[in-house]
Amino acid sequence: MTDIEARAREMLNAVHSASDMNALESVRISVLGKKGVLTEMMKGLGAMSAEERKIMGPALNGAKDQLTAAIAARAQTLQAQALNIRLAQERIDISLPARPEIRGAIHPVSQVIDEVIAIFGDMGFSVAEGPDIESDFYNFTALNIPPEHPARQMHDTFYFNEKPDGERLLLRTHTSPVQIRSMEKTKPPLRIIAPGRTYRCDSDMTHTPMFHQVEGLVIDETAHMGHLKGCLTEFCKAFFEVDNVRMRFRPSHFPFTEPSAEVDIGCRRSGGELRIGEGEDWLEILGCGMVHPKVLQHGGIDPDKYQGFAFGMGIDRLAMLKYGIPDLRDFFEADLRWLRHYGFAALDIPSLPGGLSR
Ligand code: 2NM
Repeated sequence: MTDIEARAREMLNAVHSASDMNALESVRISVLGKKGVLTEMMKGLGAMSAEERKIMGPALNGAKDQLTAAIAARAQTLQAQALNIRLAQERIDISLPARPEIRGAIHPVSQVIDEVIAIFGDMGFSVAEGPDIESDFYNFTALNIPPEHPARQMHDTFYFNEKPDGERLLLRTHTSPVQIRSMEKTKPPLRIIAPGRTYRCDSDMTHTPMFHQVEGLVIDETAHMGHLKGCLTEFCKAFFEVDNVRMRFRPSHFPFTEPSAEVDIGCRRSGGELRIGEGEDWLEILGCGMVHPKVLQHGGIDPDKYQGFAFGMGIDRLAMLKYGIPDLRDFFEADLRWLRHYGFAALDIPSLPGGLSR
């Protein structure tokens, strides 16, 4: 055996007995590093005679290839071993009961969404969903907000960069695009709510750039403003868990409904406390109206045969009102202490017979 072969075998033994990645890296440096054994031997080639070099050159290159491959193989083995050890150590028994000291909690926004779904579900509504990233058509044009309409400025829209075809997508500023998509997909009668995230470029005490809305839509041949009022009155009684609420429908304007109204509920503000269902004050909680014929048309529905009503409200605001949470911005801080204080038990699923909130 040549000297090179003997020394290469020694180095291979060192590679094979490296017991972790750190040890293997030390071996690699001692063999192939700038001052490594093999590197030094290769530097010696320059001083050799041409005859010697012809034999030693290929032998050293062969040793180098062999060692490089051995180091890579050893690294793979060690990494697989380390992963197996971690998988064994970090194994959890998912059949164990929950540990009460680290119990998770339901976020008030999720709780309110579940409550709203329970209430409208009981009235025969189903839940519809759509994408957060929308086209200009579904977010604006289909809702009777044409390109130069002032409502487009009021919406503080987040736009994406232009696509190659020139189209600019956006983050939906309300959940109404979901209603248009539902009209396109489903033949009337239609009875849906669309809860979800919405986005406007606005941030202060009472606005966050991402917030939650729930909108509702009913379409059939006879739906009228009386049905709208009855439906929303029932909702408010159920949601605020009071037998009677005073409500006031004020004439208003939205491009997508005609006529339109804003709805206030009676309340009392005293000593920093807000009580709903009593008192002489008013609190605005939602907007609504009869769906504009042009909007029905954009959704592929014949406005001469069908009519409907729609409404929309802010979920985060509903949560603040119902659960006495003072600052909207804390909703999205992901602070566990806040969540522990305002969160809900995971198994108390809101239902009308079981109670909405406890
Ligand atoms: C509101 C107020 C009034 C609304 C209208 C529609 C659609 F798509 F059916 F036309 N969806 N939601 C609507 C109507 C929303 O939010 C304050």
